[in-house]
Amino acid sequence: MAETRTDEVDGPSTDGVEDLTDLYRQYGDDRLPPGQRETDRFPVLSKSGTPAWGPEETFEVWGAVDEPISLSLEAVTELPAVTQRQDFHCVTGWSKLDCAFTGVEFAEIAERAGVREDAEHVLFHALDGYTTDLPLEECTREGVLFAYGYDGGDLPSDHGGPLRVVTPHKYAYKGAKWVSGVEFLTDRELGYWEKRGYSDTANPWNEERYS
Ligand SMILES: Nc1nc2c(c(=O)[nH]1)N[C@H]1C(S)=C(S)[C@@H](COP(=O)(O)O)O[C@H]1N2
Ligand SMILES: [Mo]
Repeated sequence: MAETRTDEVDGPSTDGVEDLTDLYRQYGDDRLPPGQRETDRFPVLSKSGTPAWGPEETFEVWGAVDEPISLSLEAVTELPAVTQRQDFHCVTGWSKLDCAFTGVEFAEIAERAGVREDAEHVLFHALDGYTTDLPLEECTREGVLFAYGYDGGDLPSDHGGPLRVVTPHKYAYKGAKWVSGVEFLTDRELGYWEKRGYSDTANPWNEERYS
């Protein structure tokens, strides 16, 4: 007698891609957040152009951790990786659906760094001087990745390659492109756009655009 398999519903699909395109159900009924329009393009949005990631550049983790980390890009790509399909929502109003990103989960890095009990917040640092912040508990959940792959290839430099953060549950400004550092904090600090009037919580389904 054939068994009914119910355990495949939430697990990774057979192609090894984690499907996070239904993440919106945690927040509302509509996949497209209010006030957003869908685009087939993948626009580039950078405050000041694409910085060069030199061969000496490292990825650093510091602050409220027991084991600060310094890794070459190559070492980052040797860590356990995941590929996820997700939607991407920019606060300026466009959404790109079904993006496939490959990278290392935030939780994997946090685990290796030995995040201290008193750590509560995270500030991401990027090569172009950009910063963005999130509460620690918004980072250790599924979907927050240090991504180096996009749609089966390398992440293009305009889109933050060789390494960027993606945050499918937040507007895309919470995902630092060219991310070179992660700072664990005991108190909240605001990032670049958050200091300039954009929402610190940035939930697209609640339209949290401005503070
Ligand atoms: N380092 C850095 N990261 C950044 C930005 C930036 O200017 N610098 N812009 C943010 C904004 S507002 C958005 S919408 C996304 C855009 O990503 P994309 O250019 O790949 O579409 O990156 C975010 N991360
Ligand atoms: Mo954005």
